[in-house]
Amino acid sequence: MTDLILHHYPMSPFSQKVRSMLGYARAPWQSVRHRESPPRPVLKVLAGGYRKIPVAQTGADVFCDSRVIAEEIAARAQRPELVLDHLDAEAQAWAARVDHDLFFACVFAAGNRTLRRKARESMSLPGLLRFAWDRINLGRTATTPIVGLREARPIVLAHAAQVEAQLAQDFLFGATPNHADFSTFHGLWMIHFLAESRLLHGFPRLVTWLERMQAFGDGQPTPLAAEEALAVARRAAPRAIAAEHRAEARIGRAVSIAPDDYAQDATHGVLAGATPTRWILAREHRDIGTVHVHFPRRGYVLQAEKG
Ligand SMILES: N[C@@H](CCC(=O)N[C@@H](CS)C(=O)NCC(=O)O)C(=O)O
Repeated sequence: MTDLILHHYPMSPFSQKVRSMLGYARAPWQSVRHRESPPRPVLKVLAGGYRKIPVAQTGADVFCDSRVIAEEIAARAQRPELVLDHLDAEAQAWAARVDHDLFFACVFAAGNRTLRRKARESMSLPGLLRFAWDRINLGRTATTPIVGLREARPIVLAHAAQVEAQLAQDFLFGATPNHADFSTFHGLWMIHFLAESRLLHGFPRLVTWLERMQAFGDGQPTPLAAEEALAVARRAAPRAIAAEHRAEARIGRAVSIAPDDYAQDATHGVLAGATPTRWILAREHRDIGTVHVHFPRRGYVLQAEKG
């Protein structure tokens, strides 16, 4: 089996969620590094309009969103606990809440001098300005409420107290980690490890858990040039889709799929598959031929194209 290719950038918390899963699964992977904000020309070719990070790829199959990527890692490494839909209702609701409602609070609470220094070191000045402008626009067009700077710290402290109370065992829902641990990890990783903030120091069980999660590492990445990822897609054909996943009424129709919360840029194509948890879109691009782009159903809007 070929390695999973992960398209990401180092300071991205959702990318860290996936890197930590790869570490936990001890999976080899190929690492394509992208800019902190668009334009990301190679991702545009592979995923169409979808502009969030991370994106993963095997051959001519492209996986958008950490939940779908987690399913791919779980299948390769036989780690079913990484699949969100395999968790019980309480753990699923927890993971959805931290990924969706607490992400921006963590990002804003992480903002300190150390984080700004690291951002300056990883981006050029024009890159930094482009990044700031991009994120302002992203906040303006979001359909979910984005917390303000002042609200972020109290929200994160209340969340930390909840995590502390939940940690009766080594991991949030038992003696071994599951998807919910990785969802909870990435936002707090930004505060504790990336910004090196003391904000969480008053929560000893939480800090020990953060160190336990960090000890999984990031797996075994091998750098890959972005152009090479396109060549991989060009040389491959998308995976076959099982007949039972080609039964949806809109299969074969032109549709668009977009996130429903922020950075709602749509990917256009033809609906090629529909599983209980994903949409699979077929796209053509002159540089790579046909690719299948996979999205979760939850949190994404599918619309028939007009005309
Ligand atoms: N639901 C997505 C969220 C991904 C997400 O919000 N990623 C952030 C980076 S951590 C992002 O794309 N920000 C805008 C950007 O980098 O262009 C997932 O689970 O992968």
